[in-house]
Amino acid sequence: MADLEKLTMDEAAQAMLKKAAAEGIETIWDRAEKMKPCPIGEEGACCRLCAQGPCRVPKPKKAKEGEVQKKQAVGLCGATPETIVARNFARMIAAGTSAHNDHSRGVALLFKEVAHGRTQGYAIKDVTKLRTVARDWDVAITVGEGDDVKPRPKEAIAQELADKVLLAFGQQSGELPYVARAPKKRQEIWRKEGIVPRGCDIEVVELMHRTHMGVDQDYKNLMKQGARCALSDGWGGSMISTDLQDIMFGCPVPTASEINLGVLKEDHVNIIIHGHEPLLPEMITVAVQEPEMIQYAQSKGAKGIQLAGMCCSANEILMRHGVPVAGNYLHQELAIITGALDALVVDVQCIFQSLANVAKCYHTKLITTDPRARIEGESVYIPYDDHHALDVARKVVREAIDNFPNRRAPVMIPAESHPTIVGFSYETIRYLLGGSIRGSYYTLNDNVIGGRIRGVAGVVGCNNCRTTQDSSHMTVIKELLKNDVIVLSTGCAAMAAGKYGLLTPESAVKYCGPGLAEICETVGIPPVLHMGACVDNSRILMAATACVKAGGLGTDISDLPAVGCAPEWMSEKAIAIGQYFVSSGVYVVFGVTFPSTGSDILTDYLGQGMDEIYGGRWDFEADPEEMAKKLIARIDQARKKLGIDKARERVLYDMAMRRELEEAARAAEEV
Ligand code: MSK
Repeated sequence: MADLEKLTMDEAAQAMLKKAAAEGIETIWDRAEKMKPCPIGEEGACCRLCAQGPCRVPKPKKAKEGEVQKKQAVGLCGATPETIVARNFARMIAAGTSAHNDHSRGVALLFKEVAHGRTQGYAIKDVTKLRTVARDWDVAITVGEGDDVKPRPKEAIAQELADKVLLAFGQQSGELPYVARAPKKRQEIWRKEGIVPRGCDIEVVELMHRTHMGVDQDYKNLMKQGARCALSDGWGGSMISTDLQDIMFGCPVPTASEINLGVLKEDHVNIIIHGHEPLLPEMITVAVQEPEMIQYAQSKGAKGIQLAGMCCSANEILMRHGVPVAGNYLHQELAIITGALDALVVDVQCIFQSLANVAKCYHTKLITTDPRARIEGESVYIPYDDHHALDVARKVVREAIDNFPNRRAPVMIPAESHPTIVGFSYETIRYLLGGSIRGSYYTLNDNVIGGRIRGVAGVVGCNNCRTTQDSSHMTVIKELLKNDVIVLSTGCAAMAAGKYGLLTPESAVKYCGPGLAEICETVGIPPVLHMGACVDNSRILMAATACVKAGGLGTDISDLPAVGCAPEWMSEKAIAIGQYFVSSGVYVVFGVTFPSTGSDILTDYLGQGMDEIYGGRWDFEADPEEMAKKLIARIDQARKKLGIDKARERVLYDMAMRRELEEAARAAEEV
């Protein structure tokens, strides 16, 4: 048991690991025990870019007294450690950005088909958001002139919007339209540095070219393109997919649900959706509720159908439909080990190849659905098709139902599951803080200025089997809450918060300092706001921008007492996300390990160097308590610069004072 507690703090996961051991099933933790990370690769100091290597350039050990100090090795081509580490780091940014932007392209292509009425099952659900987004793309939302002005039909707006959005992927010059959403001062920094992203694809391609053998060999120049590429994700692909998904599937609003393996039901057909594409899951959510489908499940001896999710496909249908979540990244094998999972339906990203083997040990069908992500040994491939999405969804659900009678292993579903309130989109937070009429982030700023809320922290990212599952997330989050720092969360970090009860309004009294607890109680919100999937980190960028525009907290994102961290990150997407937050002016700390430690020169540049340019910086801290301290220290530093560091009585702002602050913010915007 002691060892299990080192692997995961989640009791449901511990129970499943015991079952796995008893049944002879290998999991990621077993493989992690056998395979230690390569120390040189871990710190980014291995170059595999040509066939003359790999060249390893670790830092030489410090010579003992009397010994001659060994010289720092360089690559065969003469590449210095800082160039090698920077190229590896940049390639992580490119890969992460490509994952988000390629996802986004798929969403945009579906959006075009929906706009033309050529799909099955989809619709334009959020017309208000369609009109808001259309303005940012210079798409008219009215027709006629003078007294004859009428709202333009939503289909016409969507069709034009779809064409403009799709062009942004292949755009070769100019600026991505969402750049204009950022505070003016931020845009100027990007322009001055020459890193405004031109299109969603070009920045990835150029970064891959520049990291090819013998091209860009100046780490600072490489990191500039790294910033430009990452911005094409945060203020490009990710933002586009979040917006279009909201328009088609509905903008999230507070929704109740449950999280952890206990959401599975022994007497139901259990289906888990796993990955990052909400397109098919949207239709599966419809299919499992159809009376004929429920009757079909009953005809096979089940009481009904239990749909659940995992990773970010889960976050998408959780936020919009309250579909429960069976767990975060490290739960994927464990869900099969329950013996109760009839189908694991996967799309793209964060999916273990081992699922095929684990599924074979049970009766679970591993259903792949995306031509970009096949798995050798998959049970069945049912490709998604946006013109017949509901039919495809029905086929997937029938596969699961047909598999229900085949259960053979002893079923053991852990009891753990926790209620959660999710669905805090940028728009919902604005509404909750200011109401529908005068909706604004000002109330949040007001409480930050008054000191009830010390600051804002984004806690995002994955699980990593090299650290105790969820433990760093929980330590950092609890420490922040205790210090009156409100937490915005996405991805597997948000799921972790849900598993231990931090996504309920009631948890505020237990975990928050008095100021934050009072705010949460008054507004009726949890102290950790679940804002969605990995692509929804763009919602955090929008929230930060809204704080700047509401006034009173400076004129740029870098002025805000706001920070970010990924205590248990593991994926390249996390590096892309970190880079776009740093380039947007945020202090970002990563835990577990950091892929630049092979070069002190590059690590210093990612920290101090980027801070001097962008007012945001990278940092690495493996100890979660220390990480929380660093985050709070940066928040306090920002408060000091803003002159709001002294504890003071809350000032009740009247309309005139509020108007004055808003005008000051607007004036700063216009400069
Ligand atoms: S799913 S990228 S493990 S957050 Fe988005 Fe979780 Fe990280 Fe995948």
